[in-house]
Amino acid sequence: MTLAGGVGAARLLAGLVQVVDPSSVTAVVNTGDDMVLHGLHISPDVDTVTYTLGGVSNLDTGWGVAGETWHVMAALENLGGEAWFRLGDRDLATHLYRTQRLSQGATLSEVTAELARARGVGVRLLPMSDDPVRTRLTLAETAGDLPAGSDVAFQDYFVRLGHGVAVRAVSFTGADAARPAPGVLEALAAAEQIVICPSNPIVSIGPLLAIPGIGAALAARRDDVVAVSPIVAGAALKGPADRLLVELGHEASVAGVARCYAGVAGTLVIDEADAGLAGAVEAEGLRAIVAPTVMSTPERAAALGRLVLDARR
Ligand code: FO1
Repeated sequence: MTLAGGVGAARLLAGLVQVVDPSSVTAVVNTGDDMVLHGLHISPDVDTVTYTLGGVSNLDTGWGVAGETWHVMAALENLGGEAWFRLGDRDLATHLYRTQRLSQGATLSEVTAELARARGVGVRLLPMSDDPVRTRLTLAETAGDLPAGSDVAFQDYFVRLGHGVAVRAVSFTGADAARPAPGVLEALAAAEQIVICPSNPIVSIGPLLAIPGIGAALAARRDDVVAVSPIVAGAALKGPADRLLVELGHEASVAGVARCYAGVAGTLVIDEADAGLAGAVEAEGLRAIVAPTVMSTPERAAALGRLVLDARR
């Protein structure tokens, strides 16, 4: 059972399936980054996990499909259409399929399972909710023609603004009314172990915990929950997690991550580079496990997967 987010989650999941039967793993994936663009429903974190586990992820861009071509984007640009969010020709098939199925009344869970099956993914992939939840960020400074205080959708922040602008708040629109997707609470209750993947605690794991029932389900099983820090030596390996933590009043360190997860995880796995901070993690009430957490090769991802599975209290 894992709580997943974006790229860091995909890597750890790819490690886990090397050490256990993929069908024994359930991943609950963030959908707060989702958006509708060109009339297409796009689920970036779900797609990143699906493509990675399907062995077709684009390692150059970090999203979409390997061996991608960009004819549609080029043609759209020539028409003066919106091409800031780069949708490759093969990636577009996923969004066309998802949008068509949703228009036929299928739920996001059903479509996610269909796309996972089509890609040969053995892990059970569940979106965190079938209801719309959208991460929004409030800017702390002006960005182009957007004044400080503007509220922007996640992909506008992450891609259009290149997550280079300071934020003062994050919200998860729709979370209060969202229900965990079918199977999520059952999986959280039944799992031998729960792993919070090394994803951005604020915008990748935060939306999951904001859905009524999910945070409580983890808190109830805190001793069986192992989180892997996405922060190594005070920095995020990819993306704005370190900046966001600081801008939102946390510390961009494993101690700051421990504070974010203190209510829902009993153990935090930190990198060897942060061995000196194990005491600070333990001071937050979590057991600290020091290990190599930078998954630079599939072998290291498998080793980390094995470690988190053995890390039950
Ligand atoms: N990230 C970018 O930095 N630039 C893009 O043009 C871009 C396009 C894109 C298309 C489909 C998709 O599933 C993801 C895409 N991403 C892009 C990544 C995306 O913003 C992030 O994967 C998540 O939303 C954050 O983890």
